[in-house]
Formats: sequence, structure tokens, C-alpha cells
Amino acid sequence: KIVLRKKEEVALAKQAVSVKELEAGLHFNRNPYSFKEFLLDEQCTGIIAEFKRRSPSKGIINDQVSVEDVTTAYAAAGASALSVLTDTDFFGGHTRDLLKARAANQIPVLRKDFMIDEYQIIEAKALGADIILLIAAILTPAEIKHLAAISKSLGLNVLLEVHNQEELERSICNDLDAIGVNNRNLADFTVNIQTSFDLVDQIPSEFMKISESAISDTETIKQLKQVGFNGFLIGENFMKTANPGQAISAFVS
Ligand code: IGP
Repeated sequence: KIVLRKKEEVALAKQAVSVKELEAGLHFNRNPYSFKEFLLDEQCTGIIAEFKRRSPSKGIINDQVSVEDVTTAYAAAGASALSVLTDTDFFGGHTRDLLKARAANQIPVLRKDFMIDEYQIIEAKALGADIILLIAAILTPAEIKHLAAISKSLGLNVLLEVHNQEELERSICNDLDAIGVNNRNLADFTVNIQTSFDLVDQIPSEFMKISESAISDTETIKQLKQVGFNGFLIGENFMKTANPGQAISAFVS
């Protein structure tokens, strides 16, 4: 369902803005930040802090705050990277949110969307993204390989998202930088942090390890770090408060 919706969206976007136009865009020639460098930076927290207005599972989370205010507060609190939803239909995000986050910050920005077509990767580069997401549950191994290779050729970092061992085994390929274990099952929205603990040892050591979703306390982060995770993708826990910037600074202090 998501994939069909995205295919339509991409077809429309291609008509509105050509690849040539994207390649002439403001950020197309900038050198993306290294995701790994920021994750391993001692000054940073390893948190990938997400700007998310709403979600299919929770409905409206927060539509009162600005992407500039929230992302700059995230960065000031020591986030290693920012995650910005650009999907409108399911998450109420927009590509202009990514542009705004890019303009306001000097840390890596993840384009959080359902990437299914190389056009979206080129668009991500033009919008000033540093990292793109490939979701194993909606892509074939060949598609992952292809989209990851294009991302690499543009200097973008690639985060592969899995939520079980089978997805991990079939999807792993060379051009990935990080593997994210999603604790939320996209099929039924149930969450279980144990998913991260179960899969961590299956992730080859050359990849950064990210635990995604349903993280709401620092004790969990401590435990995830102990078993080898380098990054922690957190959205709702900050966004559900009136002041997400204050929420992250209280969380890390
Ligand atoms: C953040 P949470 O539970 O902290 O809000 O989760 C992030 O992991 C989640 O938004 C997410 C997501 C995705 C959203 C993970 N993978 C894929 C959309 C598409």
C-alpha cells in the first residue's frame, strides 16, 4: 500500500521537477557529513533526534512547533544527527522541512521517507540530506543494492532498516553505512525493544548499529550501548511534549 502510494508520488514529482533541475539545485554539490564520524564523536550523544508531526500509529503527535526551533535545539543538546520526515500522507512531513533543517544545522540530516526510486535519492541530495533510509521490509535485495550504490555515488550515507533476522540476512550489501533495527513492526505497529537486543550480534562489525523507535529512557540507551549500539533514533518521546527541545536537553543531562 505504501509502495503504491509512493510510486504515484514519485511519478508526479518527476513531472514537476526533472533530474536535471535537481542536479542544478542549491545543495546538490555539497559534501555530505559523515554519519559515522558524528555517531562516534565523543561530544555527541549518539541520539538521532527526529522531527515527526504525526504518525499512522499515534495520529497527531505535535503540529505546534517549528522544524527550525526543534532541530536546532536537538543539535544544541548534542544529537549526533537529525531525522526529518519528508512523507506527507502518513507523517505530515514535507521536503521543505528537510530544506529548513539543513539550512539551520551543521550536523548530519537523515531524509526519513519510504525510498523506492532513484529519483528520491537524487532529490534527497538536492535537499541537503546526508543520510537516506532504505527499509528492507518494502524493498527487494536487488533494489537495496541498486539504491545504495546510487546513494554512495552521490556521497550520501545509507541506513538500512530491518526488523528481523531474515530481512537482515537477505538485505546486507556493500554500500551500506549503518544498520538500524526498528523496534516497531511496520505491519502491526507493535513495539518491542527486545528486537534490538536479539539482532545486535547478527550485524556485521563493519556497520554502525542503530536502535530505532520506542526508546523513552536513558537506562535503555545505556543497555543498548553495552551490547554494541552506536546510535539511538528517537522521535515521539521528544515530539509528544510541548517543547521537544527542552525534552531532549532534560533527557541528556
Ligand atoms: C522514531 P519513535 O518511537 O521514537 O517515535 O520512533 C523512528 O524510529 C520512527 O519514526 C521510524 C519510522 C521508520 C518512521 C522508524 N522507521 C520508517 C517512518 C518510516
